[in-house]
Amino acid sequence: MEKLIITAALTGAVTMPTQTPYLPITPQQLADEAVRAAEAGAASVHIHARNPEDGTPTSNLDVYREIVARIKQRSDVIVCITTGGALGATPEQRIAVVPTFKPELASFNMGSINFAIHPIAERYEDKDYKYPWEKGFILGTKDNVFRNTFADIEYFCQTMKQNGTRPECEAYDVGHIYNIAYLVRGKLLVLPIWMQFVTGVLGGIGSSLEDIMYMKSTSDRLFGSQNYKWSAIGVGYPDEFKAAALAIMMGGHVRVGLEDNIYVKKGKLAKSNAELVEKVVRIAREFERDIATPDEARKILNLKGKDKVGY
Ligand code: KMH
Ligand code: ZN
Repeated sequence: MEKLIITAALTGAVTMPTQTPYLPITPQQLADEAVRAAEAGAASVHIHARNPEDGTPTSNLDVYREIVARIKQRSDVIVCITTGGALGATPEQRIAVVPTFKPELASFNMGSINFAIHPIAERYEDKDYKYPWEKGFILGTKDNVFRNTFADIEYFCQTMKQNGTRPECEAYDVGHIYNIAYLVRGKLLVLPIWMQFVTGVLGGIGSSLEDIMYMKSTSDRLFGSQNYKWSAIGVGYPDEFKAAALAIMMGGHVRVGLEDNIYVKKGKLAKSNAELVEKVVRIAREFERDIATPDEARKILNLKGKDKVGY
């Protein structure tokens, strides 16, 4: 089997500082986390930016610049910048990272969904919140549509093409795989596809083994098994590690990170993204699956290289 590409999604735009004190917020913290995750075995890090003052997700390009520049200085890890961005950001704000930084990889969300975390609010009383914005933010996701219309998708796809950025296609449900097939037919995307099965988001498909197998068999049928590579993102605990184990066994790849899950064991918060990566490395070793270095992952994913980014 191909070596395993591990991605660490360091902070995201949905996990709240109240949920875990280990969530990296500032560019310095994000760079430290990226370096440690890479040392633990991550070939790629997925980046969102947050306002260093209070942890609110931000589209501020100066904050992004500081994060990616610090990582580039200290590590060879692949940097995949989000185009999912922050909740409520416009498509123009979300895609701006691509022409600005011309990254090797960028996330590319394959359809609109209800993206919600409001049930999490039941776990907290008002006094528990670290920042005043968090409760309203969590409850507000009940009315949130994560917008990715076909017009947005086409615009994002063209922009990535123009900037030599490889799309990391995020499929939250089976219909999104059909959307990828539509883009392939229209020659907006070319095979082989790099795709993530994002399972367990409230609003998308679940994380049962059957769900993941169905995403895989649908992809095999639509593209042919040689024409795409996939990675599993199980959102929440223990889904993150169940999805990871399945992907390791089936020849897929794995994403973990505090964006998707904050626990390393039942009830035990992960103290860093590296700790989540280390657990995946241990599982992979048990299945005799070798771990890809950043440069090996660049070859597998056919990326342009760290020297060709715009930062
Ligand atoms: N938050 C993840 C479930 C993006 O950044 O574009 C999906 C994600 C999307 O990572
Ligand atoms: Zn993300």
